Amino acid sequence: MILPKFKDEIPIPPVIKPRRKNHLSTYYKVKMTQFKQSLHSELPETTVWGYEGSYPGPTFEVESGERVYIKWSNNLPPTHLLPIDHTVHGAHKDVPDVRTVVHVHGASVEPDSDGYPEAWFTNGFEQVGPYFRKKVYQFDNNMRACTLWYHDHTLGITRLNVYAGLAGFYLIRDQRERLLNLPNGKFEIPLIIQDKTFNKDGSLYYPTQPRKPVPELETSIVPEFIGDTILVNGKVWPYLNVEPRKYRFRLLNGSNSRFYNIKLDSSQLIYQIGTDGGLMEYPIGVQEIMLSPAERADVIIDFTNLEGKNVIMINDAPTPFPSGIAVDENTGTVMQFRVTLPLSCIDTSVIPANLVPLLKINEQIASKKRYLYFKENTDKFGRPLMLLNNQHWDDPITENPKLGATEIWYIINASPDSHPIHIHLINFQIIDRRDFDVEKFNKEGIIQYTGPSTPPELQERGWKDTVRANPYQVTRIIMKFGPYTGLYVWHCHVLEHEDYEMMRPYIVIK
Ligand SMILES: [Cu+2]
Repeated sequence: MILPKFKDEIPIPPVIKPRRKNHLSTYYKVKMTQFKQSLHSELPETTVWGYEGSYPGPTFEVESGERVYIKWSNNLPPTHLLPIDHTVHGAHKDVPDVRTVVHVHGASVEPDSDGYPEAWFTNGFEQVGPYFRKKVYQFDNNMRACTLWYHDHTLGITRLNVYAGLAGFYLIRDQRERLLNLPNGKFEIPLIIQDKTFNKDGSLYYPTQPRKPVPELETSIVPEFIGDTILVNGKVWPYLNVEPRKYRFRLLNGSNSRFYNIKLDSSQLIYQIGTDGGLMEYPIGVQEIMLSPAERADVIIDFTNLEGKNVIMINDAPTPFPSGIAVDENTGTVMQFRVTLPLSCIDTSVIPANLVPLLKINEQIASKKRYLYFKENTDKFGRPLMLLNNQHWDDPITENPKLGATEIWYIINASPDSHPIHIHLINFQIIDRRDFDVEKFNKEGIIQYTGPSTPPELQERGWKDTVRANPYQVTRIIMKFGPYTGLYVWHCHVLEHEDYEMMRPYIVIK
């Protein structure tokens, strides 16, 4: 079913109001519920899950250094909206179907508030997972201004909970950012891009079987979810009326599996000002921005002198990336900007020549190098199984950085697809990527480089928490572990991979 494009105006998620706020801390309460929402005017209402009755969830706006407490509570019905594969780790029949736990992606946070996948809880906290520690999470937000997002992270069903609607923005602001005079207020808009497929009755479609079905199973996990419809902020192919001036957009790929290579059909430049972890050293003008699942780009688009024009945001990334199915006229279209509003006041905002200083982490101070590889395996049903370092979720912990230690991780991708690798707690910098002899690696376990080291792309030169590990390349990242100790996770952010064992616990030790 193909819905007409640019029929509905884009909704902007509301900013969540705290229950209490004083000079010491701010307290929020967030309920997860099931409700109906119109995702397109020609589609019957869709039953979704959301935070505070909203899909996407309301946006948090917090100040750097502000202590925030959040009580996440599950008020969802006992039956899941989407098909659960009970053969997947942590989603067996011995646990309730509807479980949730919330992770603020990119946050520097104590382990008990990070949303560990086995710290899940059910409606009213009636049942909790083995790692559940507290009902009220604490965030110290000791981070520079940045674009984070919160979403579900429950072991074995993250893909279903996020697809059902459990995701929203979490913005950290600071004084330095305010002094830059970037477009703000109604000229600063978060955009979460997701793909979905709908049934005729408006309900969400999620496959029960991969293309090559598993006859033994009623429901089997799929290798990737590929939707035929693109939504931004929970609306199908929406439009946004804009004034002829500069706007700041926080782009987020909130899709399960789909990568986006974002362009404007006007061929005008997009000015990128920030990466996952905050502002860049200086803005870059680019024709395209690649976003794998969970990656963010903070950008400015200038509609000055475009009165009366329409600008379409397009996508040309194949899925799975980079050698999968090409986009069509539907999946190649994201949203439309209509420069129809009169200029309400003179645009005094700027694209500054310099943003914030970026200290490069010195490779020489790294005390440890870790070699972490992945390649395609198959499980007993013949399904693709992507493991990190050939280890399952339940295998003993192997990544145990010391508090304060700087490490270089060599992410060795011997598979034909790109995988967005996300590490909780810390921000890292990308050092380089390099081709290697895959056959030799598979046979002998030795890395032999076959090409030169290539630096990160311009758009990746800043603080990152998610990195594209490209096929047949070694991607090197560098980071310092802290300021907390304890249990965290690192994983692929293709949610179908994460749910099926492409995730590992790691521990920061004293
Ligand atoms: Cu993956």
